[in-house]
Amino acid sequence: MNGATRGTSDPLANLPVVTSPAHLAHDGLVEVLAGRPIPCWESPGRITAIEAALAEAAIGRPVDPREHGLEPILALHDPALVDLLEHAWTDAVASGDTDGTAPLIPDTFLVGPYAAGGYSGARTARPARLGAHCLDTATPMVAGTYAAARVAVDAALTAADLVLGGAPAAYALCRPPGHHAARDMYGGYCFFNNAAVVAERLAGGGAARVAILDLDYHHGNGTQQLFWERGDVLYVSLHADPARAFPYFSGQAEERGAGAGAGLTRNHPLPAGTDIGLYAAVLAEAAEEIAAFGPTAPLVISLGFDTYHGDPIADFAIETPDYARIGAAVAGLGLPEIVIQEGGYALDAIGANAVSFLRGLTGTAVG
Ligand code: Q9C
Ligand code: ZN
Repeated sequence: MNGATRGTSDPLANLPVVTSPAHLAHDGLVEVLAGRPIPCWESPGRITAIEAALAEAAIGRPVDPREHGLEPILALHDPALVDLLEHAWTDAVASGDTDGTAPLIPDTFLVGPYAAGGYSGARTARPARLGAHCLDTATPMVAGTYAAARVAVDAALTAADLVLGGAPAAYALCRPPGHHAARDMYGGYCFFNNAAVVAERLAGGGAARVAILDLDYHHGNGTQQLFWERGDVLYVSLHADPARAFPYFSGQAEERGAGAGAGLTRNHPLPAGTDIGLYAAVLAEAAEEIAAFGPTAPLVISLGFDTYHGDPIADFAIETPDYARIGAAVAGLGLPEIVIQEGGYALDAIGANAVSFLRGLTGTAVG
């Protein structure tokens, strides 16, 4: 069936796709990787490529994000992080820390032992403030970053609203992504944790059990941290073994949550070269964990396409048609789905990969 013949009951044509041009102004230009400045892998072209592919395939009904304000963000994130992201750029411009063209990348990081050693007031010093909340040197901040990060959260929450309102699924084309952002830390290209804010919203709205399935290549350290001790939110992730891959310091299978959340973090670290055979088998285990938990809310999916074989910063071997199989496996859980875009850096394939996934998810895959 082609786009022209699709009726209004077509689940693919009707799929709400929440998107906004606000992300275009978050263009970091440069990240520092292994001591070298390189062009940012996390670029506006990622989302425009997906939008173009969806339009070409007549998939989705574009929806503008609705403003939800700061409250859902502050339900999870530290006010100090929110304040930093809101003011760091304008402060840096006012003080001359940037000439307005160079992105902000911290040069001094507050690592754990340093914090424990009596570190105090200097946290508010301008240059120190970034490093007190930033994970890495790959997450530059520019003039449009804060607004884009806010709109990304709004997009995720709008997708949630639509699913709560009866849509079987909705796709938030979030950019910047979110799953590396923790309570008081940004990094890994992420500023606010879009998926976590949605999960918190579902839990706060009265759902007894909310499940998050993270399919990005990287471990979602931020999401894990935010729900580590929560008995009402299950976090299940398939990702590259942190022994070799970012974010390195979390994502081992032994990390299973604590307190009321004991057993409700489920990490599935995977080897280099992971193909659809291994991935589908582990995804089936993840699906069993979710089913056993018994979610009482829509499923929150952190969706990364950096699992693709051609991704420039990753090492899995998932092919474009495989994403339909992954989407179908997710749909097999029988839950409404709030799909939230995370990573994926192969610009020549990310659109086709999104199309493939959505066909599988909506049961409209051809092959
Ligand atoms: N040596 C997301 O996919 N750099 N973030 C890795 C490896 C950061 C990825 C450096 C990668 C962040 C949302
Ligand atoms: Zn990723």
